[in-house]
Amino acid sequence: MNSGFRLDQWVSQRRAEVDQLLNQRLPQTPRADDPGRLVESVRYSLLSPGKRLRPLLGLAAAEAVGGRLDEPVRVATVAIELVHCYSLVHDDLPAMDNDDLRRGRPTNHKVFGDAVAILAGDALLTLAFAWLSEAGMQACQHDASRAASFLEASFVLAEASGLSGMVRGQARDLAEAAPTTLAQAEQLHAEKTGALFRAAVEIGAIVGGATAAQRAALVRFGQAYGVAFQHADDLADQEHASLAEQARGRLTDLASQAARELEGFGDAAIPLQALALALAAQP
Ligand code: GRG
Repeated sequence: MNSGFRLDQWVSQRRAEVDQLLNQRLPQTPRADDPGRLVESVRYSLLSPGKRLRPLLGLAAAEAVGGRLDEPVRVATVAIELVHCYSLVHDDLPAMDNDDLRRGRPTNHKVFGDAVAILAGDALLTLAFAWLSEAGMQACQHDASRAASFLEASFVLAEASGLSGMVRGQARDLAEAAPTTLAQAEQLHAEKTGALFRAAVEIGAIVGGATAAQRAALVRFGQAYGVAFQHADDLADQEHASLAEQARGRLTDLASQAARELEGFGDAAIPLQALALALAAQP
């Protein structure tokens, strides 16, 4: 890897750009015109200090395939953060995880009530697809050949978020006993959190103009990254403690496997590679 590359600088610059785009694009409705404080509730959760990992991965994937990070590409990658944020707001509700704190602040339903939190999640999910479609329409005005890539990106996001991905994983988590084997844990990780990470990388690849071979390698990268992320998160939170030792080994293997998928990409993939290696470097 290029020893001059500073992941911390890359992350803080891109994260600031993502935060700015989110802030600018969200409605800024005055209180008097915000029934039920719904817009305030959406802004509260979306603009709270998240790591913005999914947009960062999408941007790094677009960069890896030589894509221009123009406005439509940026909007497509931040749309994934809206889906992620909706899942957190709903996951925190009393009917699910019943959490009081998220990103260091009271959870959405603690501030705005359960009903508004449900609606905020609904609004975030639908807004994600509105932004993605709008980005596609904007890209088409300059280059009609880009239309299909945004359409495909919408499909990838929908599949990863719903019945074949995150929502299915959440249902599995609620319905089944805690995993007792690494294989069971990884199936849950791949659906519940991995699917959205994989989609983030794939969407970056698609809207960045990847070849079929680049896209396939980046999908494999995203799959490995997603499961590795959840192992890292579980290890940090001491979840599934009986699997901790195996999970630690798998985390290292998956992060290296993800990084190896990028071997043919050259220097353009340095940020993406560094994001994968950083996962395994956590204490
Ligand atoms: C409610 C449909 C529905 C799905 C919920 C992803 C999920 C499914 C629930 C989140 C529960 C959770 C905390 C899982 C652990 C892994 C995870 C997704 C952590 C949060 O992601 P980060 O670390 O969070 O990227 P920030 O706040 O930085 O965005």
